[in-house]
Amino acid sequence: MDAKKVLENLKQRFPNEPEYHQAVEEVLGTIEEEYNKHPEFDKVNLIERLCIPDRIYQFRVTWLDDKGNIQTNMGYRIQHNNAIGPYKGGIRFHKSVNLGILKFLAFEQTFKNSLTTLAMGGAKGGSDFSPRGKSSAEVMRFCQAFMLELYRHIGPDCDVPAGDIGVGGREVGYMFGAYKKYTREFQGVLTGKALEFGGSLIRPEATGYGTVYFLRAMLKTKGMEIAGKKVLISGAGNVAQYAAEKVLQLGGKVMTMSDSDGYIYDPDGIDREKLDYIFDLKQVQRGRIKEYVDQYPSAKYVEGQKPWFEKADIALPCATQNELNEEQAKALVANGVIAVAEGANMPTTPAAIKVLQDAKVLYSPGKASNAGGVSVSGLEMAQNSQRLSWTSEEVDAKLLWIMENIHDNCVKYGTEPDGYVNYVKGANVAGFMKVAKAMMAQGVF
Ligand code: NDP
Ligand code: 2IT
Repeated sequence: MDAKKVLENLKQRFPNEPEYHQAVEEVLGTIEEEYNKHPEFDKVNLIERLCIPDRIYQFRVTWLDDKGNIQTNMGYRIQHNNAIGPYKGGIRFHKSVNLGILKFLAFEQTFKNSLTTLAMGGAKGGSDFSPRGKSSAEVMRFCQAFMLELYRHIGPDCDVPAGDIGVGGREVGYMFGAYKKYTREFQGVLTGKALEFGGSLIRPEATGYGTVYFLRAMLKTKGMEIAGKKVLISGAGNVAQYAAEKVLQLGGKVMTMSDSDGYIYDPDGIDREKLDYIFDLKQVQRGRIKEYVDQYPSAKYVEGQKPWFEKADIALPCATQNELNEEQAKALVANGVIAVAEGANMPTTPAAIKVLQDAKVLYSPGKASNAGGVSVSGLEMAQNSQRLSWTSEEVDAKLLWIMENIHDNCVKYGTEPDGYVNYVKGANVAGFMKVAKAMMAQGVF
């Protein structure tokens, strides 16, 4: 393949999808060499069949708001690739959601899921519905309306959705209830469920914990540890909260958290008690991060900015795509950052990745370091199939093993002649080869 040509062709056929183009470009740029060692791949045009989703469902979602108005949103499910297992990936509810963003996420998910060692293909779905400012009754009616279309296309051996931005335990519960009502079947068709109806212990924690397990493995290659390090975290949602918790458990100091309006910086560090306040603020009160400074006045709130200009040893972007740009990466490097581990999907822009890699910073792409979430989703599917529940120790030990195994694979496939580990290349090559071999064995579709 000629990566540039493949990309140009995709851009022409699918214009106005910049995030999808960005994700494809990053993968093609790093797997081209390995791909071209296998002429049998090109003979069956494997690359196009891997870049273009198997199928896309698009539908209108109609729901009733609390004032009695009828509202419409768009709903989507992208089933990207099921060569190694049932389609699997989260659902995002956010006003920014569009087809291009979900295509990038489904594409990335395919490689991420391959890295986990579990049998899961790649998918993603969502809606431009924003739960922000909506009542729980409105969220429930929306979830029921969304599932009224989606339920026909998913199933425990076909496609298993989960949470993502704007979709947590509450939304998964409502969607599960709707699926059960429409189909009259109690199935492990979603992951991230509550414990009472088939959820797994450690699933809420898994993405954040896994990101920090991966970070720890990266630091270990340099003989360093998390204890004593200052850490910048963006986001204040599921991934950010549990990344912060694990950093604290391992003796690190969390300096920042953020939401889409701004960030807070606490010069004394966000300790356990303060993190409990954030858990309550975000999960129960559904408040904004700026309220933190009313509670802890020695902290500052910076409106409309990202936390990356603050000085620290480690950065964990855990909010959303393209939230760390070139200028911000330069500031991190100038401030002596040692490691950047992505909890979010594609939070670092291509130009920023180049800055970090040129400076030989330890840098891991989301598809490697945030794979803990979908991994424990895979373990939830296994428990549902067995109709058993495992202990938290058991699940956490498996999560740790998976994260360290992904790290080892990145080192195996990504180490450059000077010894620097290119985790982007390592993750892409390792993730790609498994899917490619499975596709080759299964014939041309
Ligand atoms: P949540 O909805 O729980 O939290 C998202 C956080 O990011 C919030 O603080 C939100 O702020 C902020 N955010 C969302 N959109 C934007 C935006 N456009 N600009 C700035 N900030 C924004 O989501 P998660 O924590 O679950 O997801 C965070 C990231 O991690 C996403 O990239 C997701 O794809 C990825 N991820 C999630 C996994 C999971 O298991 N949940 C697994 C692997 C990856 P606000 O409240 O203002 O919207
Ligand atoms: O991006 C992701 O890996 C997720 N949102 C989790 C997907 C899942 O199926 O648990």
